[in-house]
Amino acid sequence: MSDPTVQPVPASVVEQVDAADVTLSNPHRAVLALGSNLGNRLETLQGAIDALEDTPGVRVKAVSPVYETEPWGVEPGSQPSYFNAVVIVKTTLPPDSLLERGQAIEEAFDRVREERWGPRTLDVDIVAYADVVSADPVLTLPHPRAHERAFVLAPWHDLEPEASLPGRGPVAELLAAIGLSGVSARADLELRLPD
Ligand code: PH2
Ligand code: MG
Ligand code: MG
Repeated sequence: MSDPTVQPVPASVVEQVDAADVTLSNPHRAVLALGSNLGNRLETLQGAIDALEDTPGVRVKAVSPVYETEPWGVEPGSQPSYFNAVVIVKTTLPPDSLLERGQAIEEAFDRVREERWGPRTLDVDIVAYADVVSADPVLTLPHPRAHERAFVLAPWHDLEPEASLPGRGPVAELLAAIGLSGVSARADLELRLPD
């Protein structure tokens, strides 16, 4: 389904590197966004982090604070609030394998795909993979909506205040542009780095 609100990545930067072309002998850094708005949200996010760490070729390097966030893209009040977090991983998996692994973890947490932006037990999105910029519709990199989502930018900014979203600019500036409306840090909750 096309989304008229999505701004295409400028043509000058798309397909500099095709996601599928990245073959790795040394680890690359990836930024993953986790979200849950069904079931035990905190337990599910922690389970996803642990499952990522259990993946051959993936090490979880940093875990953000937990944010409670209003569902984005749907009628207000029509869905439970989300818990969102961002994790930084180092991985030897290429982007498409990391995506597959994220989807397998979603399924392990009973993710059911019905409507777009429907409520879900777990969403694992690749926000950015190294500095890859790719318009591949199966895995668009960076994530095509990350730059306009405070529930991604706020926890990422907590982890890496100096980070930039490839092709979009500094996370701090992107976050300042959209503000923190609809997202609040849950300082009473914590996700752990796997042992
Ligand atoms: N994910 C969506 C759609 N809307 N809203 C919030 N607050 N958090 C999410 O993770 C989220 C969303 C589709 O992946
Ligand atoms: Mg998502
Ligand atoms: Mg997703």
